[in-house]
Amino acid sequence: MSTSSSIEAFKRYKDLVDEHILDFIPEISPLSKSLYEAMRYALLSGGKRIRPVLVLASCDMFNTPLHFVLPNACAVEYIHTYSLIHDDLPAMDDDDLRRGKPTCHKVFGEANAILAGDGLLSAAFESLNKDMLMYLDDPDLLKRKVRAAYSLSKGCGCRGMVAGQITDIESAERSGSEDLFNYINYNKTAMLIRSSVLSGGFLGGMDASTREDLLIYGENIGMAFQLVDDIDDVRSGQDTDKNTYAGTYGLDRASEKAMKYIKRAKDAIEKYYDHAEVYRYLAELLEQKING
Ligand code: GRG
Repeated sequence: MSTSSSIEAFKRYKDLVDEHILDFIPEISPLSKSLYEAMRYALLSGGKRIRPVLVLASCDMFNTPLHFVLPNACAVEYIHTYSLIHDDLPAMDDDDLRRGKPTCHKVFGEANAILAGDGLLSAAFESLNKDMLMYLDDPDLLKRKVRAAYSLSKGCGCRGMVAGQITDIESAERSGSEDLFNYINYNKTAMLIRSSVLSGGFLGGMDASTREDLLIYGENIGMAFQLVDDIDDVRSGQDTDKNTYAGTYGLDRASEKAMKYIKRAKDAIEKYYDHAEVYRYLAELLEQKING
């Protein structure tokens, strides 16, 4: 069960992300200030900050200094935020609201929303590269940073989130097979979550066996995360036109499948106990959501 200390650990990291989320955005000329405004709007519109918190969990797991991890945590949130802005566009999901507020393109127009997404995606990697420059004289720390940045670029790109998104869009009209849903959910959602967990591990200098455990945790919690999101949609009657696992195979089967992923995720981190509070909290939160 989630303890008050695990809830507090999560909240402490979330608050830090909220406080520092704009710090790593490159300075934007006043002549392009509408770009900054649209990026800022999306970044400050109430996300749960799950992915950056998973990066910051490195501080508990490996005693990594916060200032070392924070730029990587914020970069993941920049990428997540860009993906939501683009996902909401008329050419994609065509949503008017996100987190109960008007979507970026509803407030700033379609062109500016596209550019805000582009700005956030490039800001993520500009800020990570700038941050790496600080470690040129320390090969061990630089290696950690390079591995974390590579993991993030792999998770968000054309063999990760973007690949999952295109397959999701293209399969919207067809009923999906189990394999197709697994592919979409893994790439669209789990890859970025996996990258967040692994980034934290790389920054903390994890060994090979811990890497295997964190990989299992990240992938399984990521798969469960998408299934739970779809279960929520079915239960609340939202997005009923979407082709999802829960919509196709029903709530019972989707819940059972999600529970299996959560168990695998929890088993993978069990031995880290007190150092894995944030990871455990997220797994338990998903369990609670499934159990209503
Ligand atoms: C546009 C390249 C591109 C990709 C879009 C993220 C995504 C891929 C689509 C959004 C639609 C969706 C339901 C994705 C699944 C992942 C998911 C559940 C996103 C929402 O994540 P939360 O709940 O969001 O962490 P908050 O609002 O808390 O930031």
